[in-house]
Amino acid sequence: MTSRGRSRRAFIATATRAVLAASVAAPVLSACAGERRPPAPGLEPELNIYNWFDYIGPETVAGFEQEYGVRVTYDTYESNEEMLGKLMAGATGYDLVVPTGYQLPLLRERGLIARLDRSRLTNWGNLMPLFQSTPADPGGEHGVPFQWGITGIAYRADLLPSAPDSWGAFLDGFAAGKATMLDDGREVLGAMLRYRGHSLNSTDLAELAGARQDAIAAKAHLLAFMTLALKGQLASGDVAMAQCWNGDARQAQRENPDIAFALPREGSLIFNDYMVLLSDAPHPAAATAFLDYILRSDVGAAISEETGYGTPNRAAQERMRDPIPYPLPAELARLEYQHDLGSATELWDRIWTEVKASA
Ligand code: SPD
Repeated sequence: MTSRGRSRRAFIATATRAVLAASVAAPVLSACAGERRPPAPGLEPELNIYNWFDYIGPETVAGFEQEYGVRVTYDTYESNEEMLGKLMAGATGYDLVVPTGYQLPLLRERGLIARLDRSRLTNWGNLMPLFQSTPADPGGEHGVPFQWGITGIAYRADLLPSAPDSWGAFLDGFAAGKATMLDDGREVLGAMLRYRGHSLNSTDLAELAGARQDAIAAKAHLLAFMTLALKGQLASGDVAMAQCWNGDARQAQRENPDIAFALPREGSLIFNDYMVLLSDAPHPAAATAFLDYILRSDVGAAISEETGYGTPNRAAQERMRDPIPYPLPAELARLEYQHDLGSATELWDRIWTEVKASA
């Protein structure tokens, strides 16, 4: 596996495991040291994946390379916008990317993603029925459900006087100077909209003006808008309270058990991320084989065990030691999926730029 943008810690861990795994997986290598076996019939010899940071099992990629004889280049990103920007610029060379559900309609409309060849996804039936057809991807035609999660507040229970249970904590200066919010306009403005009792998909001018004002007020108390670095900073105690995704909070808890996670009382965001095949994928057969591979119960379980996110894969969930159950209806009532903002996207982008530029 090669990597251009992956977080250093995850990359070193995976690379080390890959080297160890390769040393015991002699049968897949030819007699000539270092030479990979030829790709499985019909597959291209290479595959290029672009995924979120820290969002894969420790042996997922190396295992695929060994089993299928395909060399994988694996790069990572920190936000949907970063990934979308690259796709819009064109000719990325990537085969597979992992957008959040709200981006699927846009990617479909722009012809950027291909329809899946379900006859080659032999493990599709492992998915929970609720994930086989979703509002973001009716009929499950364009994406393999990958992980689901929620946004909440991760905090250091040993450093704060009480548990933050409201998005208002970021406005009140609770943990001032040691608080962070995600470097993601949809997340920050979405949280502020929920704080005021609105939808996190609002396109109402007055509601968005309020969210803008609150986000600017919150920024005055923040250490930074931060995404990738926040787990390490929570573990070290440089950050005591952070807007955070639940899986990333779980990962951080492994480094420091004093980290806790709360769902704000005003409610929050629930997301499904999908692995999709790009229309201009240079290696569609190898990409489809990878999609079927991650649908396997053992592979799916290993991914969720590592990431701390929910698996959409029922067979994988049954194998897990400590799976995250999908929210019950009463819990779902406090959670909201993001939607494509359509023509209001520009307005949201402008407001977020103003928040970031504010003193
Ligand atoms: N560490 C990777 C986290 C992936 C989160 N994706 C969904 C973001 C929803 N805004």
